Amino acid sequence: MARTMSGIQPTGNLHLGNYLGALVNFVELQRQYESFFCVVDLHALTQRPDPALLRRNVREVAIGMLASGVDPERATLFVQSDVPQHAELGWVLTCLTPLGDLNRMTQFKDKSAQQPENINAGLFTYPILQTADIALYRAEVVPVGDDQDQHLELARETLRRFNFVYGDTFPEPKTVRSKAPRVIGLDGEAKMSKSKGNEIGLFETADETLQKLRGAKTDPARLRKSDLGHPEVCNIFALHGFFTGDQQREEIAAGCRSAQLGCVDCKKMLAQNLELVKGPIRERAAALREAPGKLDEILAAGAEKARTAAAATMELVRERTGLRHR
Ligand code: AQP
Repeated sequence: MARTMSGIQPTGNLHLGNYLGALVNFVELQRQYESFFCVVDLHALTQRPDPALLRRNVREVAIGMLASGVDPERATLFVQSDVPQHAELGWVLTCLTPLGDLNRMTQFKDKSAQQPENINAGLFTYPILQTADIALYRAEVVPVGDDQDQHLELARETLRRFNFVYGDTFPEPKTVRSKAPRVIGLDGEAKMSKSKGNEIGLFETADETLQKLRGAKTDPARLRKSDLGHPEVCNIFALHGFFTGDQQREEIAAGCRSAQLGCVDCKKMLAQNLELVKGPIRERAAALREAPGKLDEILAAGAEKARTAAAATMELVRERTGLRHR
């Protein structure tokens, strides 16, 4: 069976971008592929998180994945640092990656601007560790949002280089997009992101969500309810696209265009529809938090399976690169 692999950083609370851009696809793909889904805590270290907060976030992201439908009976769910081969393969691939390739990465530039006091080497080599994450499981399919396109292209180039230098070893991983490869944040400008404060959290209550939606940007040309609206440029209407049925969406669009329906009511409808999806996720997450031993068991079993798969790949890599000297 072909394999899929993807990871989420434990850098904060999961949000609708993570859910629609990645998690929805994890749940879909786990039925068709041997699946490895990972909380990438080594990646999160590039942001120098408080250790207690990192521990909390690792568990919360794992809980979020499970509550969203990742099934530990079908998929291997694990924490990256429980599998030391990620760092090991990362080093091998670091030695194959030209500096010039890394210099082109826009995420490095963005992150450097976000944390000018901590532009560490890990931020720069981040996409190489990401390549190792994928290659370690010899994954053919990687479900991610479109912010990862450049990194995935680099991963393909790096693995092609490995295959050219050391012989055919790794498949070229294909990107799989969901229907929402880029969810825009409530500021209506940047992608929804854990670190930009523009997100709707997956675990937020209905009230918290409505509160956030109240301040969210809509059609910039619609300043008063009496102004005719343009749903096609409104980020709130774009979100309706993922949570609202066709008929209600058509009514909303017509009401907005004719100024019969105001932004406040449109946002209330979105909050209600969001709650239909988020409510059950929140309940499953609460149940998982109450059973920490169960989460420990799932992550320990996942780590064991991931280590077995990773060890087999590293055997091959050691053999091919000459790191096996006996
Ligand atoms: N806004 C988004 N739209 C669609 N997909 C998204 N993803 C993230 N934001 C959106 C996808 O979610 C997966 C996990 O992301 P990540 O946590 O590994 O990294 P990130 O992209 O850096 O996430 P954030 O929320 O933006 O975190 P910070 O603020 O810490 O950098 C990936 O598949 C990503 O594409």
